[in-house]
Amino acid sequence: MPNADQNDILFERARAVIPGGVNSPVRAFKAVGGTPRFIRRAEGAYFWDANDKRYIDYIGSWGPMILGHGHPAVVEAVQKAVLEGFSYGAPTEREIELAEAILALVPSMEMVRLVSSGTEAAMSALRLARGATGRKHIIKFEGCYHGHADALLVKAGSGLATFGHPTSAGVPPEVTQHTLVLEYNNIAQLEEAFALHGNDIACLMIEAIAGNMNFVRATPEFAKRCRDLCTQHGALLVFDEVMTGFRVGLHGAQGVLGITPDLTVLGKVIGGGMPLAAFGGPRAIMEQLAPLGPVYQAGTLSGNPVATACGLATLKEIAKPGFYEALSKKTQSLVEGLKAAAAAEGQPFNADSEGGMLGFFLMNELPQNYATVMTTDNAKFNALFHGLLDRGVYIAPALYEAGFVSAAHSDEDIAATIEAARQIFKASQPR
Ligand code: KE4
Repeated sequence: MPNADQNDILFERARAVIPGGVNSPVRAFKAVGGTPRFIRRAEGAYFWDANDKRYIDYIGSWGPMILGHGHPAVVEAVQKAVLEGFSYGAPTEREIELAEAILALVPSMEMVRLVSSGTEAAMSALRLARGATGRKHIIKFEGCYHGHADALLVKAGSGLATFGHPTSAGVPPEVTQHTLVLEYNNIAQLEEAFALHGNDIACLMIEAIAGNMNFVRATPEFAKRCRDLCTQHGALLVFDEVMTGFRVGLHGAQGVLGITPDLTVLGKVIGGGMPLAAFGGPRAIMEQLAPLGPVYQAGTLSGNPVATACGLATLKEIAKPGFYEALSKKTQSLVEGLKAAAAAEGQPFNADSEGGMLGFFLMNELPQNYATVMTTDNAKFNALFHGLLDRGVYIAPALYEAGFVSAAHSDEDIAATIEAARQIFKASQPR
């Protein structure tokens, strides 16, 4: 029998014991079809699947691997940490070091609490906002994802007077009845929502550069209105920077936009690939948290000594002079190359990037909201995805996901990616 595809074999085994064969849905390739690649190892800009096929990796673990896989300084820090113990359930100096490093880079934060996932950080920030304001209502935006806490798994209600409906089974409507879901970049809707509910809104949570509807920027005007209306009505502005934090720049989306949020949610890069996330803000708000204040929040592995070693070593590397200039240049060369390749083959295409994060669209416009992103021709995206995968280029297996370039991606990797895309654009020419 010819070499059986090891990914197929593993996927069959996985589906027997893990729901859908994966531990996070997007990994199952459901949106694009085909068999997910089971990764055996990774190094630099690459990872290898169960058939030992190499891919240029533009997932980077969905953002954390900004240095590339297996950066020597990070590996050394983790190796040293594990020899001192995996977890103590007691405070450590390294948690202070990481907190100090984060606060030095995120001036809007005076204090920070470390947790183990972006979901946990966003959920905790939401509870803190409600506790600190004594209000129930929250605003989020269609196309923004803030993890899978019940109150955030919501789709828009029938209008501004009606609150959100659950997007997942198992979430009672009572839990989402205080969540208002608005259209991203829609200032009129935002103003109307505050006019109707302003004094009952605990917080507005937003991805100020949205990476969960591919790559959509908040317009400067929209971002400023979010800030001003929150200030005017005593609501807290919460920037979910789990994806953009230390990814789009050293100071995140808040640095790019020049907007100071009240709370910031972080994850991904700050853990360097280990389970670590955080939320933070002004001392007066953060000191509402247990054990000081009435807002409870806790976690067995919060501030885990191995994860903090990985995160600290990562932050030390990205804080070095010139890191983001080099990363941005590399990402921009990929974006410009893809746009040129598509144009040369007459394919509708547009793309955008900030720092080491990028997105592209199989249309000539840059979408401003989720509804526009979702007009993308699924079949065309899936053909591009699989064409690239066959050529050893691994992009996100869903058209609503962003892409990530690391410091380890070489100019040759970028050129090979552009050439692979050009071949697919050419092949998809109408005959
Ligand atoms: P986690 O719980 O997955 O660590 O973080 C949730 C989260 C919160 N906020 C933002 C802006 C996020 O992008 C995420 C998680 N991002 C997805 C990728 N779109 C993680 C990939 C996955 O779900 O497997």
